[in-house]
Amino acid sequence: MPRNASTRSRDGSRRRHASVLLLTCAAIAACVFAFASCSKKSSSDSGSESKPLVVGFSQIGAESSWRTAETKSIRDEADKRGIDLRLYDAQQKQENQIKAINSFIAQRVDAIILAPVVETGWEPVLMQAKAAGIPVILVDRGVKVSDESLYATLIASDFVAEGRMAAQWLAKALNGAGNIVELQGTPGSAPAIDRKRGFEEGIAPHAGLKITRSQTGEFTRAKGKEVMEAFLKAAPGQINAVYAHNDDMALGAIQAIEEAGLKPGTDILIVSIDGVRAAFEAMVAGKLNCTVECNPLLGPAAFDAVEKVLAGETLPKNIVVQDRVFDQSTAAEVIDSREY
Ligand code: GYE
Repeated sequence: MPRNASTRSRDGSRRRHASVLLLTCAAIAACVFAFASCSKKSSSDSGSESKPLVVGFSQIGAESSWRTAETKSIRDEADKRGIDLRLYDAQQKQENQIKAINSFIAQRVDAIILAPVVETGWEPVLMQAKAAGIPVILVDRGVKVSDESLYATLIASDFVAEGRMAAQWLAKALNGAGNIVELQGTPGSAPAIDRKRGFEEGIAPHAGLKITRSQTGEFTRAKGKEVMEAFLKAAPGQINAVYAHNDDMALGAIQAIEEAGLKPGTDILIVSIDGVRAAFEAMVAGKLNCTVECNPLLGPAAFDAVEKVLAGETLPKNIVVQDRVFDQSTAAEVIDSREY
């Protein structure tokens, strides 16, 4: 049956609709593709292909299970965001961290994350990073610099407050009287300086509370044990409590107390800071009395800061991580929910 004018025009308009529909779909697909490529933040767009962000991380070392948890958090978050992370372990030495930062500058990384082992001595290298236009994000420990524009932000806990919280718990447990020995963290580091100050402020109202001995245990379990052994030898029967700037040193002190034939957590009370899993196990076992949490899972916040700074945002100078106090009365209840 020959096809008349109206059927031909209907076919013609059907073909036109089909091509309009096709063109529209193609246009939508192109928009979606364009949007996908520009929204991938964690990549630096260099014209045709998007390169992953390159971030240098100058880590202090692996002195404690807290530090290991922090390193893992930053590694995992970089992987999750497809960021090329150049991690450098400085083995506790500032000169190694400075070398690492200079190498990151030479590699023209997009940003630098720094966990500064000590507070001072950073101005020259931070000025070089600034001159190279590379933003620096500080994690967990602060620096003392005359020009705060040398770093974009500091993501950390309030160490003075942590020291005060430990003091308040111990003052109550000792009814305001007793001899305390102190295991300090790395000399010159922000947590050691501030946790000491906060604790001293916290016990000041209690005339009966005295710090009778104080020495660095370098934030390690082994050194914590060694120093506690020396304290026990030097002052047998005269120690009522231990204040340790981190859980690892406290766990070393527990070993020393047990080897001296005493009951940690009973004969000598022990308060520390970090909130690592081993500390909760020691509290459940009655050997540690209290730990003030200091959250090491700083990966997400650190890379949020990196991406915001690279997007031109100005960040608050301090991003303070909230901490809580845990003791034997709550340890068993929360131990399974602990992430580090
Ligand atoms: O408390 C300790 C680590 O800088 C807050 O360093 C960190 C401290 C932490 O060695 O376990």
